[in-house]
Amino acid sequence: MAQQRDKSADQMKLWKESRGSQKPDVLTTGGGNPISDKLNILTVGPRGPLLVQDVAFTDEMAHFDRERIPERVVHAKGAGAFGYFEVTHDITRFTKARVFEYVGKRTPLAVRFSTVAGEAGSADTVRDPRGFAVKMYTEDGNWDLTGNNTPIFFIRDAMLFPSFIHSQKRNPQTHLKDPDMVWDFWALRPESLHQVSFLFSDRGLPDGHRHMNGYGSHTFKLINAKGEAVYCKFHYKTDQGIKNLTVEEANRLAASDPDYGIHDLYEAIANGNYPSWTFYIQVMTFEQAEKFRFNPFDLTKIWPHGEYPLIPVGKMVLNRNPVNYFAEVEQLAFDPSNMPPGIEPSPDKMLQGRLFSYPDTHRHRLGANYLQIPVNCPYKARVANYQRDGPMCFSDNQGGAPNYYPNSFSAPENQPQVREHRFHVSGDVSRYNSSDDDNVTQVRDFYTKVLNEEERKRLCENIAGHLKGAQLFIQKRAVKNFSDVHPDYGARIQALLDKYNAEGPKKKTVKTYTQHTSYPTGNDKANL
Ligand code: HDE
Repeated sequence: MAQQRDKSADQMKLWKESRGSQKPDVLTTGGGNPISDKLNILTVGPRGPLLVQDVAFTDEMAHFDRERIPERVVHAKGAGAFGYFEVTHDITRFTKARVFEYVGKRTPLAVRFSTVAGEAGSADTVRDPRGFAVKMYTEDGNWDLTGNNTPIFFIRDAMLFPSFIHSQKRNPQTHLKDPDMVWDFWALRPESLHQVSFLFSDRGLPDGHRHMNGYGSHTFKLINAKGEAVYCKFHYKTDQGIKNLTVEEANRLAASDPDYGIHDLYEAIANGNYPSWTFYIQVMTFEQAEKFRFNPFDLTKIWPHGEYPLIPVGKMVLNRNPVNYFAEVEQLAFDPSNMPPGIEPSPDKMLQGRLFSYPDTHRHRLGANYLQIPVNCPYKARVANYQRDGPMCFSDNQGGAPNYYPNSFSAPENQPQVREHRFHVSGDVSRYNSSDDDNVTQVRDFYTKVLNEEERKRLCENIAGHLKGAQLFIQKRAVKNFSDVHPDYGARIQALLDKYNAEGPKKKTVKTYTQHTSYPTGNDKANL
């Protein structure tokens, strides 16, 4: 009987089949010297010791010792895929970015979906925002829209990011996730209410990566060929439909198929069931931005679709799995500062902070020449500049071209036609406290108008089920914030907490071991 197996499970078999009748390659050292025996180490006599001259051994072992690179400080666990973006509607009235040049134009792209707080081996189905990062390889260089599956974020000031992330990751002593840390930070920073409410709603547990939307989240600027600018937001809406997991399903999958997100995406693409997303923009003029009742550059807020409707632009299709995960996904480096002419940053303090952080972390994680790695290389454009050398330079290092500017030898020239949009800013230089910039109005709309009664109930249960792990004074502070959104929101969470607090923590079964006062002897079989 033929076995029924997934495409991913059959990867080895399929690889072999793809070689047809080709003979196996010659096995070599990293230096290309053929190897005679990969099974038996070179020794003096059958019982050893071994010889340093066994370079077939030392060459491989030394490389193995260096296999790991630092995992991403956030978004460490992820799935990648490749495909294209196709323009379906003309938006050249807003932007000269060549990716949107004409209807029908296709641009190749790479995508990485991820969870945020877990390590590289953590489960895919945990409650966490999902990263939704898209790199388009355009003729004017790469455009990276490094977004999430939520249109908002927990904080609005980049200064807070490292502390925020520390509070969501592991306790420095116990090395455990710590509800005190998580909720202490959130309760002290009520601007997190909107994103926390989104996260603990049903959308906090997407069913794999294909059934969720993606958002550029920040406000960006679009500039057209006449030099006119508007503000904009980017949205990817899933064509597969939104699908979320229940808490029980997510927990079950975390144990039975912790790589569910990677698995689901790989299988879909391997079976020709290519996932796609429809791409939209929202547009706000500078005049509208002046008058908007919220700060239009505040990442904790959305632009209401009723006032700023979604304008259809195109379609993203994923039709190729990575050929090698490490080469094409682990080394894939997104950078919000990769913006081709026609797309520019807004003053959003978070976006501005990210413009520094991403290339900085890549230089640490992948090295100064990370842009030469094929998956990061802007291969649709031709890189020509005055950067040279550095570790692992494996291009021709721009050959004999002059390495200084200005020069008299016909080396790369300025391109005045792509000068940045000129804009006016004024204000006193200071550290402005934005913690109280209306943290509740849009959250109240979310709670009362976006969610139905069943969804509200689940939201409060999800929040209380997590918040109960924090100390009482932190619970109290958090509930006060939810009550500021809506008295019903706070009251429901408090009622659930009262119940849980009265029950006390669930007893943990801790196995006790006999303490040895001295080391057991070699004969102590019980310790084997
Ligand atoms: Fe990130 N973020 N982030 N982030 N982020 C990283 O870059 C950072 C933020 C997002 O699949 C890091 O390569 C700062 C918002 C995604 O490889 C790092 C701030 C949004 C990914 C970093 C933010 C994101 C990252 C870690 C606040 C959604 C994974 C490794 C100022 C709009 C990309 C890396 C991938 C990864 C910094 C906030 C999305 C450290 C400083 C807001 C999808 O550079």
